Amino acid sequence: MPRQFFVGGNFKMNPASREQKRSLAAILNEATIDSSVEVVVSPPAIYLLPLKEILRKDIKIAAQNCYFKPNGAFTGEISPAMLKDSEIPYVILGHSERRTLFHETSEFIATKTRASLDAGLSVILCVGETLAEREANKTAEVVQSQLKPVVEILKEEDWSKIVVAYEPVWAIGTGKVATSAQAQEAHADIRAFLKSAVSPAVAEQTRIIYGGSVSAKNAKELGSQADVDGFLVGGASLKPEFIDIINVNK
Ligand code: G2H
Repeated sequence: MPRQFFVGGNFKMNPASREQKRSLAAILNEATIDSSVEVVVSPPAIYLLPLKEILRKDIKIAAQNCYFKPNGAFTGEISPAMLKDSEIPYVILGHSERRTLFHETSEFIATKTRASLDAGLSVILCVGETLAEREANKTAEVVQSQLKPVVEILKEEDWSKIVVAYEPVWAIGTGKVATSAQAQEAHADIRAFLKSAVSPAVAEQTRIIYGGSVSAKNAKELGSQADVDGFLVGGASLKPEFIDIINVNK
């Protein structure tokens, strides 16, 4: 079965007001979007449920993070069980901003991935190398080291609920996008790794999406690469051009 194209909008710590959140929802609600694409948007935690209330039902909602415990004395955290109970189907884990600004390790991210799957969520799992790592020819090594703890903690059937987002850190929010050849090479490496570390079927079925300064201008070429199954969009997901990115194959 072909892999369904996936476009996620990672709003990060935006929009800055409830009014702006309503405007974003209106843009999405009024748009004609390609029904063959799985579309997921990820607002800050405080807007998860209000956005879900007003957003069209064919667009899913993702949390940007969660903890691994179901409840308890963990000030400031939300749990996978709470997301499930709130009918939020997806969570983004391992975004580079979580890894760098909040010091999350690949092992911690794997633990949260396991807990999210156990709670019944799907996971957008982010990986990617820094500029220094790319320049040292370490892209594949770094990405594999980020994936390994997840591979070790997941069963083969769990992978149907994982979308891997390859996001080179040097391309995030910088306007510097990976070339389509760089993206394709990294995605093919991830697929090859999944083939040897998990199974050929998982490698074939798992969606690997690209993130890092995706825009309406570069989406067509990036999205036409054999191993690029969609996008995780940051800055551009807050603008009307997000619709053009969703409809890139139309
Ligand atoms: C990468 C991406 C979304 P942007 O972080 O996850 O953001 O498109 O702004 O580079």
